[in-house]
Amino acid sequence: MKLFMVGASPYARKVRAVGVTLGLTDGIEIVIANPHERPAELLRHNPLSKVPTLVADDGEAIVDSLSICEYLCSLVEGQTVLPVSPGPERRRILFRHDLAHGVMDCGVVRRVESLKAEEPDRMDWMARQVATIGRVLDWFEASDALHGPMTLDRLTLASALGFLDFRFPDDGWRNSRPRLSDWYAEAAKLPALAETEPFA
Ligand SMILES: N[C@@H](CCC(=O)N[C@@H](CS)C(=O)NCC(=O)O)C(=O)O
Repeated sequence: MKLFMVGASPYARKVRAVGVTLGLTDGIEIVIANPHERPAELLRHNPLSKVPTLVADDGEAIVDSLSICEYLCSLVEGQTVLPVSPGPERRRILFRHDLAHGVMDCGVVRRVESLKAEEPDRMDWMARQVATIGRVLDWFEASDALHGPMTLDRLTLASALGFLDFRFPDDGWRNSRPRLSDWYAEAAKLPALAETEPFA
């Protein structure tokens, strides 16, 4: 398999963290491809020019991080990252995944906007992302779902928090969120996170 990605992408990190958790790392070749430069090899597989994009061993492409995670899970019988059968457990994991994934979305929008000139509309838009991120992190801080096995939701949350630290190190998301902060400190030591740290 080939994984097109950039080192700073939280979505790619989520996919890689799932790959490590499933023991699939050796079968995944990393290809660094900047989607903003629309490299021909990436476009050939994904006309959206987005990363992560996974090309399976049969040459078929899978785009979007959740679809890629689903695909990786399908390769490992008995995996516990994301239950296959529909039901409350899968629904809850996907709900928390979607919240954590939304933090990534807001963080990426904020990062992109922060590189542009400061204008009132843009500052409002960035403040909106910051507020959304804060609400979701408060939700996790208060939730009883922080601790447990490293399922897709927790891997996604840890990847999202890692992205905040990487891009906005002075934000202080840990302030007033001691539970989340302690949980992340432990999660970050696991191979799935320790082996997939973001890079520029
Ligand atoms: N929903 C997608 C988001 C992927 C995404 O937006 N990736 C960014 C890099 S972090 C990208 O490829 N941006 C290029 C673009 O939007 O043109 C996923 O979960 O994989």
